Amino acid sequence: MKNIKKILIANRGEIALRVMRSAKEMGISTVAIYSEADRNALHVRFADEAVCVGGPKSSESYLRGDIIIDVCKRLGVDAIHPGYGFLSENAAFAQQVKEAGLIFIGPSPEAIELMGSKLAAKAAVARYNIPMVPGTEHAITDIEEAKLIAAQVGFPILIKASAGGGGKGMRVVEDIDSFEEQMQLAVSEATSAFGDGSVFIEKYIGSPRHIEIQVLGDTHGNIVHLFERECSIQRRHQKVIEEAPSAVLTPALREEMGMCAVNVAKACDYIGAGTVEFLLDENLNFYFLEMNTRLQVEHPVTEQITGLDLVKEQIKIAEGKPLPFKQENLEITGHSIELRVYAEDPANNFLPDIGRLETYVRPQGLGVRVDDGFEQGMDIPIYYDPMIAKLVTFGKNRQEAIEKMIRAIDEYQITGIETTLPFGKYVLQHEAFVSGNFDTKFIQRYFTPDVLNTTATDDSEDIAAVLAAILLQQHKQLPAPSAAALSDTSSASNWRKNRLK
Ligand code: MV4
Repeated sequence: MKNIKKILIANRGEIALRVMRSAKEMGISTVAIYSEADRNALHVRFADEAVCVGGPKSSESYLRGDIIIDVCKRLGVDAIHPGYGFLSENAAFAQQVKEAGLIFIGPSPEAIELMGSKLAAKAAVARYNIPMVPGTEHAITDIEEAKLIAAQVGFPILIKASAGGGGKGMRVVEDIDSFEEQMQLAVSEATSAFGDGSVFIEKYIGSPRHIEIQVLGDTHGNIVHLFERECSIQRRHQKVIEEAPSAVLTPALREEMGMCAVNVAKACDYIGAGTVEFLLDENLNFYFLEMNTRLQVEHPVTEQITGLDLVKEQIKIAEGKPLPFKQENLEITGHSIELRVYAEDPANNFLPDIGRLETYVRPQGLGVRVDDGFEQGMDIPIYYDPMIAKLVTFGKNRQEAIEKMIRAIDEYQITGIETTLPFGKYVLQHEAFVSGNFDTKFIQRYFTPDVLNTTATDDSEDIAAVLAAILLQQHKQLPAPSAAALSDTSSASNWRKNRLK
């Protein structure tokens, strides 16, 4: 047990601010670090103290664990909160923090390391009877043996890198003839990307949902889950919209997946806030994928439906306090949705669109939360993640959360850069999203930039854009645009409005 009086936040942007807010409410003083590109950033102004740790590149600043630990020693810091990204899942850093006599607000270096290896993670959870996708349990060394297993599992199969995760280092193989070639490519990719060429095979689940379960573990062996987040709306493994609870989980399935998540956490003696990822197939079978050993970007939707402050829980756990609730004390209230607002142009293949926030006015009102790190007039630096804000709504049910999100998107005023706001509105109004009948292929199925054609200047051109989208989709034999997209001529005109405002 140690009371934390001063925290250094080894991060930037919205998550640095979000962590500092909770620390302040707990009477804990805050130290920001920043790079030369972030001198004027909000997280620097918000902190009680701030130290420049190096150049604009992450490798010169936010990733400099040695400098960060020195700053802690110099300023009498008790604990480091790593946020997400940067050093948050770096086991060596967590170890160095510990060796310096500081508290790492997160799991043990051992748990980070174990879960960093997909194969080691699978082996560790195997004794808990956790459902896993059929495939190999070990790294493939013998290509003939691998072919046999692939044939048993049935094509298509997926080759995954053990050191990968979040979609990195994955390859779909359609048939046995291309197996050997794909396998060799996967191994060489994994070797150059991760310095570890270990790969394994899984049956390919064609159109899964991505459901993840939030867990919390304390230093006394108590572990609870905080229900699920549905994260299927992604593009190129980058989540865009998340919600809690999922529209498709029954109470029984929620309890079963929750218990599995708790067991995964037990398998690595997990301490702190973590997330267990599952795939859910169309028959509602679920499979353990991996565990993320950090606070995730989308944690606010869990906070909204549980009423808990996850950062405060992390800090209390790091102080050695027991969890103040048991599983049976936890329940879901209402529904929450998060839209990630990226500085990207959805009409132009989501290319990063950096520049100055000429206008930046946040939406407000009951059930609307904005976690961001920018103000009007600021430049979006090119060096970091292009996410500028997380727009989170909370309603008594899913429909109300959707209505609030659409209203909040309309109220948000951003000019100077293109953002994913109009894209978010398209998804929120889409019949497949509204009905809850969607999976990880949503964007692939329903989104083409043509549907978003915003260069039109009058309604006839809007209609032409929608028609062009229909023709294109028919041509590709994809499902037609939703009734909502058609009846609402505005899908295009509203985006234009959102742009020009
Ligand atoms: C899969 C899969 C299908 N079958 N594994 C992507 C992220 C990484 N955590 C695992 N991923 C997947 N693993 C099997 N056996 C499909 C994906 C996948 C995916 C998963 C979650 C969310 C979005 C996704 C998009 C494409 C592929």
